[in-house]
Amino acid sequence: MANETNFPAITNGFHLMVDALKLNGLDTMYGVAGIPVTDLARLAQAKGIRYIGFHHEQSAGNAAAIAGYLTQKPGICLTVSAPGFLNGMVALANATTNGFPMIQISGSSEREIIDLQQGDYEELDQMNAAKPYTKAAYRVDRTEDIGIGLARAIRAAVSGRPGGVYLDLPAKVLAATLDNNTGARSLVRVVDAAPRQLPAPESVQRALEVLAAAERPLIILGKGAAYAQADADIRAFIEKTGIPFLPMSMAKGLLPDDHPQSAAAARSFVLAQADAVMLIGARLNWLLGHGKSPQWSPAAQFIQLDIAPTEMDSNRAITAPVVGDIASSISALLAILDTKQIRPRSAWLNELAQHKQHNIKGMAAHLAAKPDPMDFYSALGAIKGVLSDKPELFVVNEGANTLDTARNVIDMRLPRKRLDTGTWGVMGVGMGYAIGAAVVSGKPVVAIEGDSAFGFSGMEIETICRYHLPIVTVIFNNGGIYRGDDINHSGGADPSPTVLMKEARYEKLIEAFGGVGYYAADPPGLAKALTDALGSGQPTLINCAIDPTAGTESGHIGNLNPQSSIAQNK
Ligand code: ADP
Ligand code: TZD
Ligand code: MG
Repeated sequence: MANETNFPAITNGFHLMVDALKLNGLDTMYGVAGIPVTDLARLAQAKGIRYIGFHHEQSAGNAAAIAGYLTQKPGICLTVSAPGFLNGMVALANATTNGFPMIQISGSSEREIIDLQQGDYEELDQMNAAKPYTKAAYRVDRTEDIGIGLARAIRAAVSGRPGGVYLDLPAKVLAATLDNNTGARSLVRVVDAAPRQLPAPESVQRALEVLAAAERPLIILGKGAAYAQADADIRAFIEKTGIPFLPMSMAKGLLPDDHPQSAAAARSFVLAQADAVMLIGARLNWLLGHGKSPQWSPAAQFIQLDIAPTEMDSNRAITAPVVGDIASSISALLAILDTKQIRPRSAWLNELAQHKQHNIKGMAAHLAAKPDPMDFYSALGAIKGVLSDKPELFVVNEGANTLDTARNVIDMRLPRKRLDTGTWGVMGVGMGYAIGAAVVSGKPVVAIEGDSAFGFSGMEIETICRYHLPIVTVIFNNGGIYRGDDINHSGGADPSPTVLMKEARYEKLIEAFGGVGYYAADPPGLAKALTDALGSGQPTLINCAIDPTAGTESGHIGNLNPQSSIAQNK
């Protein structure tokens, strides 16, 4: 008894951090352990947080980021000081760029030594290094501030436009003790972390007036619309107005790709011809030609629904900005929608239907061809067939030709099921996104990966096997970046900068970890391997032999390459 009164029960930074996460419903952590956070990972696991340990922090961060996108709660990534922190930063910066809520919690070394640059173990001024690449960066300098530090990080990650937040935890702060009561009182449960942001009524009215005056209206859905989880209202607005829609890649499935109003098969036609365009959670960045000619008509009027006021007029004038969260904005639009006033002209719909039909025929011919070896279309045709009655599967996709062709061939029918290279076109997200999606959903994932793209995060197939995740990784092995047939222009023996081993037996990698490997040389072989893999639920890798000459430089964005004279000078 005497002991208890004289020495109040104590807690420390490790415990407080875990308690703060749990108090806010953050129940999963993706990371790599080491000094000074090993015990944080252990303790998190001991106290009921699911800890997924990776080989590389970038993949842990990508898993956290996509978990954030899928759940609207910040995904938590745990990293060690300096190099571990920097490895995770690519994922945190990518999360910020894409608008995914994520918090990277990193241990750090001794402040006094860092600030005088006296050479500590893994010395780096991490918080300041993080600032330019994140939505917010904080450091907790006192153990009693851990609760408030996490609260600030959560709010910054999920409110407004979501993004990546850095939270620095010096080793000393983790180890320092505090009496239990003071510790408990210091924790903060964040209330309404992402409050609704209602649009101004006049902005909603203005948007509908622009649509009512239009003859050739178009709606573009972006991943902000998918993130908002306002699926039913978005669908109702599109169906009630009858306006054709075009999904950006990660918005595919918000309405099914085979929906009669989808304009995806006539993309360049609708961009060029639309006279009023409503952007719902999509930015007019490079992915939409900055909203400029020649892709777009200079006369088109733009309506934009976005939570970020400064997104308006970023690339071209926005006639009707609607600033608010998408769920609130769409519901406000629906509330005063008069469907008699908004009707796309039938000439527009008829022309669109003709273009669609023409392009769909072209695609069917590509898919039906049976080249030997497989090209991107014939391999994807096989995958499309297998996935056609499994809309609940996640599809992760990266590469160049592998990405661009799969985006067009693989139909999505449910929201937030397609996860890809996003705003940066970044390689290396594949295994992290697949793991994050499988962990938060418990659902199977098919990752369609270029052979180059896969290599960036390939070691995480051990992570997939270790956690028994239902992930099928399909590698489109064309022996290189874009193509496998490039030559060394010096005439020397080294391979070209873009060439990888086309004879590589990637399927053997997963066998080393107890997973199942297949080699697929033709579409029936690929379809069978994928069907078996999905039936078994086992971690599987399918190595597909793709014609090394089938791809094009940079896939569908070759126009972005600066011109070089190497071809002429060889
Ligand atoms: P895509 O790449 O699919 O075109 P972007 O990432 O460029 O999509 O754009 C997404 C947009 O959605 C961003 O400008 C972001 O501010 C916005 N956004 C994200 N979440 C919401 C939300 N809940 N409500 C409103 N806008 C949102
Ligand atoms: N590094 C990072 C992080 N992101 C990138 N986008 C690139 C490099 C450059 N890059 C691309 O833009 S696509 C790509 C690279 C290296 C790989 C393309 O090869 P692949 O796909 O095998 O993945 P295809 O099917 O052969 O085109
Ligand atoms: Mg390749």
